[in-house]
Amino acid sequence: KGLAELTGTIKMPPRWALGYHQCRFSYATDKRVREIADTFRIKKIPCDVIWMDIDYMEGFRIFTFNKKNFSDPLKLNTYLHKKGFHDVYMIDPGVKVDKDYSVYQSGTSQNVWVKKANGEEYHGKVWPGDCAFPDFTSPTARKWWAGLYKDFLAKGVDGVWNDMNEPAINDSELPEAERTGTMPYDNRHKGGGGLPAGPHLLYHNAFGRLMVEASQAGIMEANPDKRPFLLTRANLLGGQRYAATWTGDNEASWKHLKLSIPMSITLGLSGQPFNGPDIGGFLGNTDGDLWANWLGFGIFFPFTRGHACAGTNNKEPWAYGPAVEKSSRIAIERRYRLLPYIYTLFRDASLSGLPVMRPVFFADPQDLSLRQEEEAFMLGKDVLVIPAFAEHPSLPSGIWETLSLVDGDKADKYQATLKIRGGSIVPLGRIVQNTNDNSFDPLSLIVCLDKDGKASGNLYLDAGDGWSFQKGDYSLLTFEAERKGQTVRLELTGKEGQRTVDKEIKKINVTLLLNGKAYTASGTLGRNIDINL
Ligand code: NBV
Repeated sequence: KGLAELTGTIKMPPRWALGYHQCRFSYATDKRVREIADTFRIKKIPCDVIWMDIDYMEGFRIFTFNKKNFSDPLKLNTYLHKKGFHDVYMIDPGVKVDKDYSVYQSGTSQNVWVKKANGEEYHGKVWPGDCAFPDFTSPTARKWWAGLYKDFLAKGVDGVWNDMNEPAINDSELPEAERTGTMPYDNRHKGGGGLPAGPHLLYHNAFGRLMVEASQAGIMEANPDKRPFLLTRANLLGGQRYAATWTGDNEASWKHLKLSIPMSITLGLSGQPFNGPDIGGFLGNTDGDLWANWLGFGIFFPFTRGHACAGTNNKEPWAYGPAVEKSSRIAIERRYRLLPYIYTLFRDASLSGLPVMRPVFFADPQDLSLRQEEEAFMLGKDVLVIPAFAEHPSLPSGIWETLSLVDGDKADKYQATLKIRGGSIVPLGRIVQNTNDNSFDPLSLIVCLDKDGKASGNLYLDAGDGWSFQKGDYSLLTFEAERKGQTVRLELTGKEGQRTVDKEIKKINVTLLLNGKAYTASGTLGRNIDINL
């Protein structure tokens, strides 16, 4: 929390960004994108977002669309929107050196490019060949960059993916000893607006962070009434204000599957709660067992996206045969059931900076045996996630009841075990295929009493996008439960915000978990609900 006070917090993301994302380098034609989207809907595997990697561009020129394979992006994006999807498109920092290319022309006329030590324009090789790089330290360059987004987003683009922004440059032509994988350290950055001029060595680690500041500004200028969604590979402390981060090119291996947990926990502890890895592993082929194990817990990462490198096997949930497809559906459905809880955690993160995914020791800071645990993790303070592969995780003591979210999840060997903390009430939605659907009808409340027979929990809801919540259009509900004799009474004890939710939440199903048994009752919002033991 102290770190967040100093470096800031995330903006509340749009609800769709908390659903499942499907990506690949690349879904290379609009036809293939439609096929992927259709398959999710036909197979009834929930999904909110389809991603477009570099091949949608014309010759890898950023802010353009391939004339042959993505000839009508607005039509494609409208198609996706109609099916309940959102779309995210990649934008890299390198701008192709091409006198006939408008982005290169306007950048040149505004003198935005990073310079070599001798003052000439620096060129480095990336996908399109020779590229010039915006000098994001300069306010003029950032303003110019922000301005590029308007026309691009007008094609129905919902979210943006800034990659290669370390910046990563292909310097394999240099003798091995001279390669750094980035631009020369003595390249010149202009600075301005409070930042001093300086060499690349000074600004290297800030490049991605300054880029996403400019990107976010552009996205918000273009769509002021929407919440921005931006994903970045490079960022810096404080950069959580501008973009979510993913952990870059991992490999399809058990080693990287396991590493993804401490990496994400650590990003959360570093002030970046909205993060996650490439589920399934990016580099190399993935087999069904690795995929299903990874998805079985990866679906509970704050950012949850399957991705795959070019030249590797198909890595969609149905790519590994019927058994793994079934397990994948269960895993993704579990995420969608938990979304009301996860959305509430994001609201907390946007206010306090507390991570969404937390180390297990947050459950009991006194218990030093939890300090090194990096297989199991917490989602907020009330849900414990124990991946199927975890052999001897150190778990917090006290009351923890096992939580089933979807039929068949407990018996499925790939699903993480979920436990709910004694003393908590966790809100769940119904399974929806995407977050455009109202998942609060019915709302389920899972109650787990502490040793004194009490429990409490919150549910935050708002419009799911836009900024009306800042003017009071939200509802923060507090539920409390207490055992008296053989009855546990659930009460709505608090309501903050002006949003009326009676239409969204018509019915409430309560499940009390006690000593491994489940007791149920139902009712409506605002009325006490009694559960008889
Ligand atoms: O744009 C292609 C890839 C992307 O799929 C990946 O997620 C990034 O981390 N990108 C790196 C470029 C290099 C891939 C070898």
